[in-house]
Amino acid sequence: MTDLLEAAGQFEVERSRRLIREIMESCESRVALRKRISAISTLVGDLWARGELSVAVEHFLSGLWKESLRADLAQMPEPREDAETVVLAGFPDEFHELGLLLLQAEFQHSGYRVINLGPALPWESLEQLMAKKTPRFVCLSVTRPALLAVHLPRFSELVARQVGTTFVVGGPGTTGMEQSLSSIGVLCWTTDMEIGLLSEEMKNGSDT
Ligand code: B12
Repeated sequence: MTDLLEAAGQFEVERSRRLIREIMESCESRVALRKRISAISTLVGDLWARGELSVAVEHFLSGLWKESLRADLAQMPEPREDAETVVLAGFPDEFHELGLLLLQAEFQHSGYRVINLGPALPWESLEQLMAKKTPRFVCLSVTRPALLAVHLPRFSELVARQVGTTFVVGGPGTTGMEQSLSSIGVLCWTTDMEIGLLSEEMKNGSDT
């Protein structure tokens, strides 16, 4: 991990890319990879918050992670024709996107068809998609509880209108917001939950 931060700190493109590849290949499962990336990102975030790592280094690293995760996704087999569809997106104004890419990989690996609409999706755009398709699941990511609180009224209206879709919200922004989410009929993903469990909970929730 320190090798990677050192290489990124010097903006060494090839070395950083190689170290990221090595980390990805050394993780024995996608869950392990998600935990590893989260641990590295937490360290990056803490160093940034203490003024010990520049925004440029953080952007450089995020860019390389995105590149490698997308390359990994491009290698994955297509889903079965009858696969369930999952829509992924970031809350409006939510620009963190690595969590979404990791989720995409895990869902695709579990056989889902994934439509990843990326970070900071306006509600109107999600509604436009939902007028054309009725996804079985919509999973939204949020990093800060304050952002979730601001958007909760509008989100709750949208959820109430969409019968037949199960909504899930995950990410660090769900901390302390579990009750508010469940009161509007949304499943809340806490950071210690495995995606396999979420998948089961999503299926159970949608059967009832
Ligand atoms: C990279 C980064 C950025 C990049 C993002 C680049 C990109 N394209 O993704 C940029 C520069 C955009 C950014 C901006 C900001 N950031 Co920032 N950022 C980070 C950093 C270093 C890493 C985030 C990351 O990618 N983590 C890795 C992923 C894999 O983890 P994750 O997002 O937590 O997701 C995991 C789970 O939560 C889950 N998950 C996530 N979403 C969902 C959804 C569902 C449905 C499910 C099931 C699961 C799930 O899956 C993931 C894997 O386990 C974090 C540090 C940290 N501790 O994470 C700070 C951090 C999140 N950022 C922070 C801040 C303050 C900001 C800014 C406000 C800074 C500023 N003043 O402008 C802005 C806000 C921008 C916005 N409006 O969203 C703070 C948030 C503090 C807080 N809780 O309030 C952190 C924690 C840094 C810190 N230590 O202070 N940031």
